Amino acid sequence: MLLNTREMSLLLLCLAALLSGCVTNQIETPLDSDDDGVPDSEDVCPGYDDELDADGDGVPDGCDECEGSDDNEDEDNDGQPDGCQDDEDQ
Ligand SMILES: [Ca+2]
Ligand SMILES: [Ca+2]
Ligand SMILES: [Ca+2]
Ligand SMILES: [Ca+2]
Repeated sequence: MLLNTREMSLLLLCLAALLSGCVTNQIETPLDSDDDGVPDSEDVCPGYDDELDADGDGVPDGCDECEGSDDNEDEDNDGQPDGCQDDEDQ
């Protein structure tokens, strides 16, 4: 591979930019708007503490649709957890 000086310096410049970008990203702490320790990009329940889950269904209390039962169980797939199924709604 033969590169002239100009090409070589361009290549080095790109490499430097790439490396500094990586370093900056590593140092930068991810944004955590609700300060629950979970970065915004992975926050299950923005605005509430993801760690609090009283019924243990994996849905944080702040976003729990059906407190006291598993929000992920939805037999008829209508978006209402079985534990809080409102049959009149069907
Ligand atoms: Ca968060
Ligand atoms: Ca949260
Ligand atoms: Ca829950
Ligand atoms: Ca629940």
